[in-house]
Amino acid sequence: MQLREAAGPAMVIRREDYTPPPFWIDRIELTFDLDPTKTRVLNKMSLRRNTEVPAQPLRLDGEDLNLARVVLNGGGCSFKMDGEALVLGNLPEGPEPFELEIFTTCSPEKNTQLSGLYLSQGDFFTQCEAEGFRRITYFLDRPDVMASYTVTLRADKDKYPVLLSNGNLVEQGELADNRHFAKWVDPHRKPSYLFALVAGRLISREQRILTRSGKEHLLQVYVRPGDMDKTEHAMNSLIASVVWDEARFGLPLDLERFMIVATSDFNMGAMENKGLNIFNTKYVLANSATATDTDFANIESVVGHEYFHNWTGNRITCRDWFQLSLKEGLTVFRDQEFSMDLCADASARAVKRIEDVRVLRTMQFPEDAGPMAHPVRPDQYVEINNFYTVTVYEKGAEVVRMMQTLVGREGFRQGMDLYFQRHDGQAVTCDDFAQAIADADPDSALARHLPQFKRWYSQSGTPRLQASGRYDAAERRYTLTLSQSCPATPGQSEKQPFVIPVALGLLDAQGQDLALRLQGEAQASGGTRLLVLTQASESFVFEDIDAEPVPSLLRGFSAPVIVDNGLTDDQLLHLLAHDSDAFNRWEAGQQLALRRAVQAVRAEGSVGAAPLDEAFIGAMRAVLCHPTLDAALKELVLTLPAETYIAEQLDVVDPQRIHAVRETMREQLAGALQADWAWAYEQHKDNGAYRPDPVSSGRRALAGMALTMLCIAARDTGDAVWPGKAYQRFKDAGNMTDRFNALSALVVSGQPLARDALARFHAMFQDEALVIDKWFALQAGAPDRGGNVLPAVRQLMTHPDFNLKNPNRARSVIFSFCSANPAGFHRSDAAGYVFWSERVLELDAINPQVAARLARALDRWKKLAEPYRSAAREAIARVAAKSDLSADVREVVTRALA
Ligand code: 0A1
Ligand code: ZN
Repeated sequence: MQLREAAGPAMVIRREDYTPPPFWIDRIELTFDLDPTKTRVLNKMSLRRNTEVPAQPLRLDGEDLNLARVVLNGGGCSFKMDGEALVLGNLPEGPEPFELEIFTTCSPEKNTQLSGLYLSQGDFFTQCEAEGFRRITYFLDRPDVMASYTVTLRADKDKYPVLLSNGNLVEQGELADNRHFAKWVDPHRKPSYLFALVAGRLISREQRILTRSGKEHLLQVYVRPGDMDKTEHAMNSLIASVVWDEARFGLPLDLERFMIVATSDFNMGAMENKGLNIFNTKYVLANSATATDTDFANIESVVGHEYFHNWTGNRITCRDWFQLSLKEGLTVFRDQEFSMDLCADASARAVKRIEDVRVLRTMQFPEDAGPMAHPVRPDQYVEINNFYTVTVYEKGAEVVRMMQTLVGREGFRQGMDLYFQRHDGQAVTCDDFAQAIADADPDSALARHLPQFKRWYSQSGTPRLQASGRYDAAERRYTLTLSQSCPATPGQSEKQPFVIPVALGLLDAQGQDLALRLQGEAQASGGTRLLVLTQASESFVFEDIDAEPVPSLLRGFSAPVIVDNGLTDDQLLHLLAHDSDAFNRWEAGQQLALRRAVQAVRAEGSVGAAPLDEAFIGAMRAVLCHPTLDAALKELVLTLPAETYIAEQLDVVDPQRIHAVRETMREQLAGALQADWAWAYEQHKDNGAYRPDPVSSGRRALAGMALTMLCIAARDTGDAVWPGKAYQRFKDAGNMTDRFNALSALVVSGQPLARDALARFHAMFQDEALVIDKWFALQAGAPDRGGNVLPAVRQLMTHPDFNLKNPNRARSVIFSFCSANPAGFHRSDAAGYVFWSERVLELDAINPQVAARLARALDRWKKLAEPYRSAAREAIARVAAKSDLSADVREVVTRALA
């Protein structure tokens, strides 16, 4: 680990300061002599001046490199170092190309940051996004400099039999001293963040496919020996991705060979390096014995995500890192659509939509309301790694989804075609993307409101949408008034109105959708209508309405806003029972639950024993026992809003009280519906041979939920039957989902049998790192009982399997506690915050990116009630007081304290 200098003033990078690169790099030839302690890198580049910008010295980015030699056009040259940058002044003045050779070394085994070239279980991997390439060699490490890469890898043949890089393998052979080499040529120009190499002892599952055009391609999934039996699902997901992108967007695979390689040491989920995707093992390895349904679904979407980047990100890339959502928002949108298109029916699609919206609401909405709030296209950053956020990804995807809503599915496809016609091979901006989508249909609502629509890229904060309806029986007219506002966020005190697409329907007393005719229209049309709100407030008048309807607003969550729909409980119950839009059925149930939770939290005195009323419980029973609703949807409706989401509804947050209220609500639902849970468990527990499809995984999810509820109810009555059944299920389960759900039922309900089950689970899966991660996470995220989780977490950190240097393991213990267990973490004795600050500092010395993510666990400290608030501020200040913090953590804590 290198010691960092004490902090100077933070270097703020601003979007408005963008200037094109002063030089282009057309070709780069890299030769690696791979060695864990000292890897030698020879970099031969062909450069030329960009004559469109004023002449300036060549300033090459570098970090943690040892420079041995610089050669200009075959001869010596003068250079100087400016900080870590290598600066060359006396270069040819004209536009003609020149050759630069730079010889450096680096030390992969010392690279605990996992950015640049590093070791994972003895194998070599790279991670170059966003600015890791400069840790491999000197370069113009920015996405608008695109070069053709030729890469030669040389290494010991026994230790590193597999040598991979981007593109095509053009040559390989033996070298002296039991070494060998492989030479790769990438046929596509690319920015440096898409460079990758892998070297090690790996095996691969291979599949040859023929695409529509009749071309053959080789698909490979590389893993460590022993993991082959967990690669089938990733391969199937990759094949499905290739087929889908060609069918839905006309985008074919543009490579002869497409490789996925799994590593257990990875900061994020996966990386879309051209032709050589590198994945966290968590998003590759799965079989029914080791992975849950959620794991299977995540793998499908992450494999899709990285594959879809091949066009949205790689063929067209970002001009600068402020444009990150250009590739990430669009690619998340594409992976969401992919998973939805694989669903068999509308109900499964709605389930996927609900899951995506839940992530947005529980993670992005708090970000948008906190100290790290930033626009989808940020205006400034200190450390770009801090901006791989749910705002750039998930809110960015919602922005793209709204564009599709405004131009229609067909129009969006045409817009995408135009985007590729215009920009293939270029590094562009979010403006370029929005312009292409709008230009494809100049009559569309998007085209008509484009400048205003783009406020979604520039304004941070979650807009509020207020709706109020007025029915005029005499005129048979229903007037819906929609108003919008957006709270101030850091650096943005005033907001302009957004363009908000509002999909809506009006339900009659029987729950049927009314045919809708807006004032001025000749004819009514049925079902869902799209209103486009552009003003601060607008009224929409519906004619020929015979009785007061119930509005179903924002169907399918047509915009990323917080709605205040002004509906009564009875109206929400009507929507829950009848809405033709499954998303809004779920939403009505959530709102009913949220109202009750917020009311109980706000009430004076200790938490009452029965926050839920008969009407709510009856509605939940009706859903649980509904004859035709899908199990997956039932499970979602019956899941109470998360503690963090309840917290977002309140101005002052007492995490202990929220936890107590939610737990009490859950106990009440468990007890009141006991017989129905027993029915649901028996009905859904057997699903035949394991298949991770939405229908059978929905059934398993509902059975798992039922088992948890039955164990909770049993705890209150002292009954031993259901805990016994759960334990039996845990032992006999035929797949990881059922086994883990049974284990979790015991742990979550605090049953004494949990102890033995946990010990058995560990013994059963001690060689499966990803399963051991689940074992850690389950314990660190368990419901807190009298402050028992923190001591358990400290104990887990002394377990022989714990390893702070491995991000997955660190996340499974520390993040599961600090970021996903509010009641365990927010302790009145401040011990949770002390633990947090210790871990942030400890991690920062190893891996700043991971440390900075942990630092964000206290983002919302200003909302906390006392004594939490003061204690949290002190803990953040303690971290901030450290003089040699990474730029990553410093940026997060500075913003938190601002
Ligand atoms: N582009 C990747 C995510 C990613 C970003 C940064 C990384 O290292 C700092 C690694 C991966 C994606 O969207 O999948
Ligand atoms: Zn991505």
